[in-house]
Amino acid sequence: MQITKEKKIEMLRSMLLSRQFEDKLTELCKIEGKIPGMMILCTGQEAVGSGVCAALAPEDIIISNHRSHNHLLARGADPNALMAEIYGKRTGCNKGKSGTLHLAVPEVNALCTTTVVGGGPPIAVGTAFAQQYRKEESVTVCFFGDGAADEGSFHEALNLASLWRLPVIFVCENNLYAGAQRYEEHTKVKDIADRAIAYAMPGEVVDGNDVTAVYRAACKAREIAVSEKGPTLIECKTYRCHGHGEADLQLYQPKDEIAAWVEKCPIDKLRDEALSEGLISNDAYEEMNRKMNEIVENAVRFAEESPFPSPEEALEDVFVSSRIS
Ligand SMILES: Cc1ncc(C[n+]2csc(CCOP(=O)(O)OP(=O)(O)O)c2C)c(N)n1
Repeated sequence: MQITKEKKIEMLRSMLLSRQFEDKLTELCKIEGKIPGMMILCTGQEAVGSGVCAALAPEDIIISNHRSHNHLLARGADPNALMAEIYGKRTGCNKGKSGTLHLAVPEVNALCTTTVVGGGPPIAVGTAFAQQYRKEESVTVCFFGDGAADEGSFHEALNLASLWRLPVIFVCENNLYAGAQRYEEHTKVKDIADRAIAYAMPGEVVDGNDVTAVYRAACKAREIAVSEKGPTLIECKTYRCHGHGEADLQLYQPKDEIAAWVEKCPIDKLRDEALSEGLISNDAYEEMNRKMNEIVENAVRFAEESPFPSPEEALEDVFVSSRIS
C-alpha cells in the first residue's frame, strides 16, 4: 500500500505537535503549583496515536486511557482547550473538571479516556455495538497498554466483539512497562497479539515506532471492521521513554535500555525518510517545528490567562438528559 506524501506530512506534523506539547508539560509540571494532579506522558510513543488516527474517518470513535494526549491531539483536539483542561481552567475541553486524567473531546469523537486499567475495551464494545446497531459505516478504536491486556475486562471485551463481529480495533500500546513492572514480570506470552487467536480475530504485531507501519495496520483493520468482518487486535511494540508519571525517577528502567529506545525516535525516523524521499526540505521541517512550538506556546498562554471555574460550577453538567432513539 502506497502512502501519499500528504499523509506522511500529516503524520509528521501530528507527532511533532504531540512531542512539543508534552515536552512543554514536562517543563511545566516541575514548577510547583502550576499544574494540578499527576502528569502521565507518552513521549517516544507518538507513532501509535498519530499512525492510527491518520487512518480514521471523522465519524470514527476513539476510547483512550491515562496516557492520552497524543491520541487526542492526533484526533484533532484543540490544543488550547486541551492545555486549559490540563491546567484545570474553565475554558478547558471539560470545563476544568477533568484535568489531565479524565479527558473527553466529543467534538472529535474522542468519547472518553479512562484511568481504570482495562476499562477501555468494554466501553469500546459498547460504542461499536451502537455503531453496528445504527448501521453506521464507522469504527471504534480502543487504545490501551500491555498491563491492561492482563485484565479480565480485556478478554471479555475481545470475546464479545468477535462474537458479534463488532467494528472495533483494539490497539495495544506495548511500551514494555506497566507502572514499575517490566513486561516479563506480568505477562507470559511473547506477543499480546497472539491472544487474538483465542478470540478468532486477526492479530498483528507492528513496530510501534514506525508510524507508517502503524498506519498501514490501522487501515487494514478499519477495512475489515467496516466490511462487517469484525474486530482486529494490533499490538504496537514501543517504549515508555519517561517514567510512569513525571514524578517517577525510572530507577527500575536500565539507562542503556532507555538510551537505545530514545535512538529509535519515531519522529526522527519519519523525518529522515521524508528528507531522503524529497518529501520535505530541511528548512520546511524546521519551519514545521517552529510552527508546532508556536501552537504550544499559544496554548500555554491561553491556559494561563483563563479563569478557574467557580466552586458552584462543580454542580453543573453532572446529569445529562438522554433520549433513546
Ligand atoms: C484497575 C486498575 N488497577 C490499577 C491501576 C493503577 N495503575 C494506573 S496505570 C497502571 C499501569 C498500566 O500499565 P499499562 O496498561 O501497560 O499502560 P501504560 O501505563 O504502560 O501506558 C496501573 C497499574 C488502575 N488505575 N486501575
